[in-house]
Amino acid sequence: MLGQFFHKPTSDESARVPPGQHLSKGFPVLTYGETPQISLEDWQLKVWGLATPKTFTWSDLMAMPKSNFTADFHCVTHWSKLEVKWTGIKVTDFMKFVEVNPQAIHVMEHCYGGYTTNVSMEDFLREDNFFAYEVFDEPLPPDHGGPLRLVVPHLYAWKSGKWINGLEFLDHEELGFWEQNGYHKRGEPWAEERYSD
Ligand SMILES: Nc1nc2c(c(=O)[nH]1)N[C@H]1C(S)=C(S)[C@@H](COP(=O)(O)O)O[C@H]1N2
Ligand SMILES: [Mo]
Repeated sequence: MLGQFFHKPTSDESARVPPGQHLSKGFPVLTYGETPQISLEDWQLKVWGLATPKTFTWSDLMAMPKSNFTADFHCVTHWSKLEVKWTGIKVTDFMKFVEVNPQAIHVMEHCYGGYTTNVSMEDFLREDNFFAYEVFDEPLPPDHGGPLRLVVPHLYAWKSGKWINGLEFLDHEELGFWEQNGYHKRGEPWAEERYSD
C-alpha cells in the first residue's frame, strides 16, 4: 500500500534524502487542526518582542522584492519531497523592514489557528529561508499555508509555519507547539533531530 505513495530514493536522489526519510510522490498536507481561511484584506503579519512592533499588510508584503526558490522539504513523519518550487520573499529581504534589538537570539513563529514553532535567530536568518505565497507557479493553496507561510528548508518542515501571522523576537529560547510535545528544539534532518531527549 505504502509503495503507492512513497518510493525509495534512486541513487541520484539518495544523496539529498536525509536518513530515515522516504520520497513522497505527491505533496501531502500535514496540519494539526483546521485550515484557517484568511482574506487578503484582513491578513496581517506582526512583529513584536525584541523588535520595534510593526504590522505588515498584504500590500506591504507585495511591495517587497520577489524571488523564486527551489527547496527540498522534509517532514519528521518520514516523508520528503525534493525540488519544491516556491515564489515569495527572502527572510533576509523581509528583515530589512524590521528593526530588531541585538539581544534577540530566538524567534517564535505564530500562525493563524494558534500553531507556534521556535527557531534560533541563526536558523531564522539563513539566506535560504523565505516566506512563500506561490507554489509551483500557483497561489499557495490554503491547505499548504496560503496566503503566506514560512519555509525553513534546512530544518524539518514543522519549523515552516503555515498561515504565519507573527514573529516574536526573544532573548531566550521558548518552545513552540510540537517542541512542547516532545519534538526536538531544533529539528535538523541530517542529524535526525526528531525528538527531545
Ligand atoms: N500553522 C501550521 N503550520 C504548520 C503545521 C501546522 O499544523 N500548522 N504543520 C507543520 C508540519 S508538521 C509540516 S510537515 C508542514 C507541512 O506542510 P504541508 O502541509 O504544506 O505539506 O507544515 C508545518 N507547518
Ligand atoms: Mo511534519
